[in-house]
Amino acid sequence: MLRLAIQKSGRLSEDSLNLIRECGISFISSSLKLKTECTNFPLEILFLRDDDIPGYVADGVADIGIVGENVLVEEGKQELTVEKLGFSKCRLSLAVPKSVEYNSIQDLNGKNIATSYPNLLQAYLQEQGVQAHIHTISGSVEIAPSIGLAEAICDIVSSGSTLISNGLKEVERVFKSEAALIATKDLSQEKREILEKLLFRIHAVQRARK
Ligand code: PRT
Ligand code: ZN
Repeated sequence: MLRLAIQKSGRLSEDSLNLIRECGISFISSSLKLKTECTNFPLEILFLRDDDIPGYVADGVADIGIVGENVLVEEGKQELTVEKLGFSKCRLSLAVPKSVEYNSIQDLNGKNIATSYPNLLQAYLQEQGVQAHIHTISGSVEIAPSIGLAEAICDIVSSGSTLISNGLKEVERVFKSEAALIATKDLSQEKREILEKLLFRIHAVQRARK
């Protein structure tokens, strides 16, 4: 039996479960259960916080997982990637108050930037030759400028409406992300065969969606 870790409740959950269902795999899901065994495919599903998924897969507690590339790369676990899945597309962007004049990334030199993605941001700033102070906060990043915590933020954007409603404008795209299927490094032969079967079905679903 192969163990798959997916997000328990959040933006990845529904699309992850739909993908499994569209692969013709049946299971009984209950919002209270932390794991479920599929009834017609050798797969067990674990429901976890998305941030915990790369670690569980890296440690082999789960064999495979579905997680956003933003979380995966932030945690330095991109080598676990099997393939991109094409949903939960978003970007990690820098934004500043819309009243602030902004010409280039150099304008952020010496500034305070609030983010939940310090590693992705640091790598980008370094690549751009910018030195700024990164304040790592775990949520509500978009209010940081209005409360005086930071002059800029670096956060996940999809439609852009959260930025607009907080009086911010997107000025740089730091990282492009979508959901990815990841797998632990040393899967047994038996589990690798189950993964191959699952991938075969995923590819059929993806072709049918096009
Ligand atoms: O509880 P748990 O830790 O599992 O969940 P979470 O709250 O950490 O994550 P969740 O469910 O918010 O997001 C899971 C993943 O979905 C992220 O890691 C991204 O890969 C992906 N994703 C896609 C998004 C968005 N779109 C998104 N719009 N993650 C977050 N947002 C947030 C963003 O942080 C901002 O607050 O939505 C707001 C911006 O959205 P727009 O549409 O207003 O631009
Ligand atoms: Zn999370």
